[in-house]
Amino acid sequence: MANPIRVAVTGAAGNISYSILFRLASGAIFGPDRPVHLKLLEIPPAMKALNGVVMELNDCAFPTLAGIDITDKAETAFDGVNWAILVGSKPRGPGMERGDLIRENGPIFVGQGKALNKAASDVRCIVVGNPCNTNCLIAMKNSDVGNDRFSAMMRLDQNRAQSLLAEKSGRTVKEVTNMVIWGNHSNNQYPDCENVRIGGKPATEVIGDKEWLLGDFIKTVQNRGADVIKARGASSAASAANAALDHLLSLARPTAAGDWFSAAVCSDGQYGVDKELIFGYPLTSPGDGTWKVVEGLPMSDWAKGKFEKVLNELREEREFVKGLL
Ligand code: NAX
Repeated sequence: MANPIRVAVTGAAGNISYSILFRLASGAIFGPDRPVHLKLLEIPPAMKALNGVVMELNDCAFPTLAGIDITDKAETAFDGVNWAILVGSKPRGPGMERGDLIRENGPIFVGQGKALNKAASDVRCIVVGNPCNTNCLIAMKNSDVGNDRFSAMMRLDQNRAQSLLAEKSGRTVKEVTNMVIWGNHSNNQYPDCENVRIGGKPATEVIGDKEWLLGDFIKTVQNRGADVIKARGASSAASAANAALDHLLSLARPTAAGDWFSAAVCSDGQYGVDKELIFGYPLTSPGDGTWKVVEGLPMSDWAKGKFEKVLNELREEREFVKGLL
């Protein structure tokens, strides 16, 4: 067997992690021949629950699970890791706004950004904890591992959008390609209905109902997180975990020719976005953890309005946390 791949997961006793850890340990993500060593971070009050999760992981007797370390110290958790999935933070409860979340969760990512300097030289960090774009910015600015090593999760929004388009068009999810969620993982995100394709054709041609595409489709994707909270009384967990692993796999496997995936990464000014904002872009990867922004996608004036709105929201969030950068 090869050397174990070392994966840190923060907030490891929480709901999203509960759906991530067993898939990582089972070989479903890195394959049956690649052992996985899990390094799990929690805060002291959650260590008892984390011990229970470890018991369950061991009780699965996964042949690919090479070891588990648990700790409440970020430096220990990130020591030597190849992947760091930063989930740990408070989820949005009923009635909570993004500003409340930024205040609660931003400071966590200062210490974790610094601690990531202990990671392996090939580390890739995926930020899931909300507000994930701005938390990712905070971690990146407090770390020396390299801006290209960081990304924040837009994948749940991408998956939600693809699923809705498949349902509306009566086609399979696999046929819905080239979906980009521009900007922020927030209800101002812009799910691009002009560049997405269904069975290789523009969705606008296949669906025909432009009013739905520009209206209900976008609103449903934007508000899906809040709708799940209203229905379930808790924020998306299994679907968020699935999206985090899809995100990881999109970096670890080559992107299909002609397609792209959505993730928020450090802007180098593409599409006129301020440098260093963590912005949701269309990306491709050769499958070695690196990524490239797909440039030159067309946008109508209407779409440019949506784009500007979400860009301004991220600028405001950056202003809000400037003391942490
Ligand atoms: P839970 O409350 O179930 O779990 C969070 C865990 O993080 C808890 O066990 C807590 O003890 C731990 N934690 C808190 N502070 C920590 C710290 N400083 N270091 C390590 N661990 C810490 O929440 P869960 O449902 O798992 O959600 C986690 C985060 O994901 C939330 O911020 C949530 O808003 C966010 N989400 C992000 C999504 C996205 O698309 N980017 C979608 C789903 C979800 O809303």
